[in-house]
Amino acid sequence: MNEIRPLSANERIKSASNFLRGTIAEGLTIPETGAIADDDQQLTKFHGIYLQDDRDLRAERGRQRMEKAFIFMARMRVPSGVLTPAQYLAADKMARERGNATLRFTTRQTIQFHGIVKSNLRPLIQGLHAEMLDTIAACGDVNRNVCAAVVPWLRTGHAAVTKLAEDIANHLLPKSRAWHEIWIGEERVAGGVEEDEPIYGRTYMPRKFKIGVALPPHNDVDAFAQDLSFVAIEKRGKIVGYDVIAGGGMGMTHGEPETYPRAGSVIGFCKPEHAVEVAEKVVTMQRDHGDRSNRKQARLKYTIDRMGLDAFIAGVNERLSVKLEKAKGFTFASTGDRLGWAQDDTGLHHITLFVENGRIGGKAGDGLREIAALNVGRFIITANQNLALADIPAKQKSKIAALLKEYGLDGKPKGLRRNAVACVALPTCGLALAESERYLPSLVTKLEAELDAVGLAEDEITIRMTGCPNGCARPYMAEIGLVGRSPGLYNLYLGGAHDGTRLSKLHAIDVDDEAIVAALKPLFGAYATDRKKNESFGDFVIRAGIVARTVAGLDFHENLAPALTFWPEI
Ligand code: SRM
Ligand code: SF4
Repeated sequence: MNEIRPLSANERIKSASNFLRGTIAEGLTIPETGAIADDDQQLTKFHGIYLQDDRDLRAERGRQRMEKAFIFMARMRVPSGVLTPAQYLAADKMARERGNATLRFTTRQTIQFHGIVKSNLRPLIQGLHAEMLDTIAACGDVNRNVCAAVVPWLRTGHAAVTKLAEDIANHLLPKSRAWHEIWIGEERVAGGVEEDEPIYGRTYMPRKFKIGVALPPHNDVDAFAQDLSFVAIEKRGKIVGYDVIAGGGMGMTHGEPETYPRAGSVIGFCKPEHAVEVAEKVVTMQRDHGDRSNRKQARLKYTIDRMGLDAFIAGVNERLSVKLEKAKGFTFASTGDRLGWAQDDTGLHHITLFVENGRIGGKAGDGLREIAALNVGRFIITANQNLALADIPAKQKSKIAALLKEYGLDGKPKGLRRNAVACVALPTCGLALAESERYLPSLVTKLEAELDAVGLAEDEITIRMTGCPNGCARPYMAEIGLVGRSPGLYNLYLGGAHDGTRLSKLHAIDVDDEAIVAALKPLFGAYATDRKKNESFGDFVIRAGIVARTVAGLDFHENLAPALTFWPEI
């Protein structure tokens, strides 16, 4: 007999929320607290909004018996990361007037605003909405921001993957009008049509769901880390369809081996005209089979491992009007961005700028504002937290280049920094166990010195850091991954594939700044002398047997997907 397990608290909250309304609107009008009700804190996520507090101030406010310094984070929905200059300007204005005066480009190609006090939430969202921007479904148990490769110099390919990402995003957007009512003041039609969520149902997904669209050889969207990915298959310059990958995901919890990062599995191929339907049917499979009792087991990766991949694929095929075909196969080169200028065959120019950990403010913010005011081309946020300025006509190029120089936006970081990504972590993230965004740049400086000493300063090596094991910077996909355990201490992972097709392995536990540098220094030396031609650092540490089989006190495979208990041959 099947065990009947109680639904998680979030299922009750969703079910009772009247399609994501809860008592959010009332909570916004209560001036006595900077916070909102507990249940509403879960519901605002579906509207792209999180209640946080400034953790730098927590202890002092606690001593003074004051309420925490409550602030909100708001995350936009920007399919493919594409903004018009006017939209960028609106975001910049809202950050300065209603947030903490910085914009934060995220690893899912959107923008977060931090430090918003409750009374500023509605004005911020209305300011975005005036430029056709929204924060709907940027967080919560729904399909999140859909990522797409940022390769605007490949005009047709980029247009195709961007279009697919937008089509999927629109198709999977919740139908509830709650966001418009609460934040924009839309009137509810009395006696109107009863609301419905034809794809999600009234309890939405068991957990968050993430989709990316890749254009090989570029794997900037980290296709194997998404719940669902579409990988464009090109023949003679035309996209003939997409290989489909399902079941990727990063989050795990320290010390709970039943939680683990998982690289997605290739499940088949579909024609372009069927891709949106494939997305819908994978979503509904997860909607119906995902674990609604235990949120730590509720992602698609666990559903697939529980059901078995073949059963999962069969279930998806049963729902599709046209079954998935055999995957065609593809090759990725790297997960990084191609920084610098590029020109396409129509003569337009594109530049991808390095933005350290995605944070824009101060002088850099002034520079981008001035460039956006020229109203030229598009602003495209990458999944590596960088920014591409696309579609610049030749006659504007020198003007933009001059502005980039004037505002210090044309930096040319060395190889490791070019490939460094850190999650937000402290002081805003409530789940952070250690620093990340505020720490990685200084660590990279130290590691750069070691790389320089062995002649590897310009080598492309991926390094990603997170302040906790949730994996927001996808650290388990990097060649060097650092995952926060407690203040100043990190687990060091090594051996992820440079092209994002293989997870890394745990190499050292609870290492501090000095120990991280000490652990990596000899490996850089060995890599410089012993590597094969074109061998990446991630491949080298495996071939050379550097990655330890066991780590003191911990089983080597702790928190690695069962499907990956062996590594593919290199
Ligand atoms: Fe994330 C939760 C920031 C991409 C896995 N993530 C959070 C929260 C909202 C903390 C919270 O729940 O209270 C963080 C807000 C911090 C802050 O102060 O801003 C946060 N995640 C981020 C961002 C901003 C990191 C960044 O520096 O860019 C990224 C925003 C993406 C976006 O625009 O939508 C971000 N998060 C990711 C990714 C990467 C991705 O999606 O490609 C992952 C790993 C992939 C995955 O989902 O498996 C990720 N975030 C998580 C998890 C673990 C989920 C799990 O399955 O276990 C949590 C915690 C949770 O959901 O319970 C989380
Ligand atoms: Fe916060 Fe952890 Fe995500 Fe970093 S990885 S932003 S610390 S939840």
